[in-house]
Amino acid sequence: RAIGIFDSGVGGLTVYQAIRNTFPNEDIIYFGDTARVPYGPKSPNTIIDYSLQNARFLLQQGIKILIVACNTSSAVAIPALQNLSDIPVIGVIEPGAEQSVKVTKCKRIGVIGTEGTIRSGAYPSAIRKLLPEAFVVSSACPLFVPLVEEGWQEHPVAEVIAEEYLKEMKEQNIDTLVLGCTHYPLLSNIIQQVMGEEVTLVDSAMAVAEYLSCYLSAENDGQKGRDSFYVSDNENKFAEIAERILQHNIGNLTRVRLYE
Ligand code: DGN
Repeated sequence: RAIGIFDSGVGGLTVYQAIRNTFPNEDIIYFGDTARVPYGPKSPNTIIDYSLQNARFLLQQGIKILIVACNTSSAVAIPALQNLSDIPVIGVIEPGAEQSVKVTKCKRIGVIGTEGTIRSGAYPSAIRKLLPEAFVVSSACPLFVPLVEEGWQEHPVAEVIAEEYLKEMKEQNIDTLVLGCTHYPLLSNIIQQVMGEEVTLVDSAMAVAEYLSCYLSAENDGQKGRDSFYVSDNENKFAEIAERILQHNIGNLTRVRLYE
């Protein structure tokens, strides 16, 4: 059976890529809820409903593990998703929090993400569970998502927006910054430049791939490294942005309808 990954749209491809690089022989089924993106500004109940529908679809395809690539879903929907089936459910928050605790030297950690993720307080609580004395500061950066979708990672406007969003964060003397949104690793150059070289960026996509090793190392059920991508709308736009993110063409892309 395959690894199932879902996200609100294209951003989870950063998580897909990290998992694909780490596990070249595993089959991966990816679902991007492009009809209902963005999840960031939506209420927790709506995000839970959407997440359950996405997960049911992946379970029907036959998956052995569910990766919730979307930080906003990971922040609010993991308990509901765990009740849905017996397979392991892994969100991006715990791996990202764990990684930040590993790399911080002065225990001052920043977190950036969507409004939903930051409002939930999920990262600070996951970090403090591991390191109670940590100082954690968090901030929402909603415009980062459309910037990436527009392909403007290197555009001068990206720097202006990053400077504005990160202004207060820079005054907090953090030494570690968690990129708590699927899209933000694609802006890491600009974020690093604005924050300064002394701040270590934690990419939750990489962290989740490492975390997965605990679950997958022993298993070998005959996969061939196949990819299947599904979206709920706009497959052409998805394919176009995906090609930009992955630097190669994605085959096997199907549009599905999960709801009436
Ligand atoms: N995938 C979302 C996240 O990681 O929080 C970002 C895109 C969105 O739905 N706003």
